[in-house]
Amino acid sequence: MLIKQAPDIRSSEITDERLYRNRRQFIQAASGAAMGAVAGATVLGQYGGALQAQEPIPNLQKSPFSTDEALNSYEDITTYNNFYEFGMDKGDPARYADEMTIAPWSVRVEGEMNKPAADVDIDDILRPHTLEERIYRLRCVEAWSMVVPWVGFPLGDLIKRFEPTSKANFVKFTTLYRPEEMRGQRSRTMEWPYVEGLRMDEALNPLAIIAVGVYGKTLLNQQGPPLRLVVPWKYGFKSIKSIAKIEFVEEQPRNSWNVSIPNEYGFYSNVNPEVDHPRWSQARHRPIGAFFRVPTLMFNGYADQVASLYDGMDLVRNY
Ligand SMILES: Nc1nc2c(c(=O)[nH]1)N[C@H]1C(S)=C(S)[C@@H](COP(=O)(O)O)O[C@H]1N2
Ligand SMILES: [Mo]
Repeated sequence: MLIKQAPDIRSSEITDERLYRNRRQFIQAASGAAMGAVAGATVLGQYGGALQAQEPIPNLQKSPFSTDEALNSYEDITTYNNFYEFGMDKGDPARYADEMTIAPWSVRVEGEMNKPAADVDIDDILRPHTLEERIYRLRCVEAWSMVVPWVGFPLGDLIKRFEPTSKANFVKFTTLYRPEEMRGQRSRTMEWPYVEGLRMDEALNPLAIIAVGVYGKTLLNQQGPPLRLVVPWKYGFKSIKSIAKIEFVEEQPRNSWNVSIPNEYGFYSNVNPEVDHPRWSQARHRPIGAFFRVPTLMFNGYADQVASLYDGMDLVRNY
């Protein structure tokens, strides 16, 4: 996978002290093994299974959109996952996701756009974009959260390249469908493939990113490589993994969790402490690794940047 490098700046110059120390620790933890190839092995060795090679992503830009909250460890981020294509247990993705092959990879892009529909190779998807580090808190609808140093680029920059037309009111994303490699897809726990969607103005908001890495390395398979969405003001299930198709559509698309359990999971799924899930409160949540629960913030703390997208909408009905 082609990873475009930002201009050559030493990472200590563009990364704050705390983060830099954190990265040093991570690199030290991974050293001994061939750097870059098997950085996750120390963490994942306990699960067995061959790891896909990971590439280091050098000279990342630091994003002004990042939170300065303490990061979750690499171990938390890569061993406590939701990726139902590999099973329902939080440890299943780390156990079984290496059964998915991610190279070659192309993304089908089609729908209401001026550019012709095409299967775009992952390298051509990435080539024009400069990758940066974006630290976001991922807030799962199950009332836990993690702070993750993503590596990615704005989703809007990718969308604009295909010149969506005025009929493109929504963007629909579809995950890879390959039951031979994704054992969870062999049972009907959900409707496969996993689908998600955003309204066009949400998708173009600069907070929404395509992530290709974490902690300065390309994603491990359990994290949804080679590219996944991260939408930090929405519950985690909107951040669809291992995207195989992007469509520009006129009507609001179906989205998997809403199709499975419509009274519990809506299309918008904005983080909202005032709208409870039918089976639990969303007012507080447990940061993974912390002992106490903490208050959940409206739009996960991004109200200033995104609240205006929902002006005049009833957020209880549009949950
Ligand atoms: N294709 C796909 N994408 C998915 C999921 C999934 O099951 N399948 N789970 C979602 C949920 S519920 C969450 S909380 C996040 C978890 O991302 P993480 O494992 O990187 O923390 O991925 C989301 N993306
Ligand atoms: Mo989630």
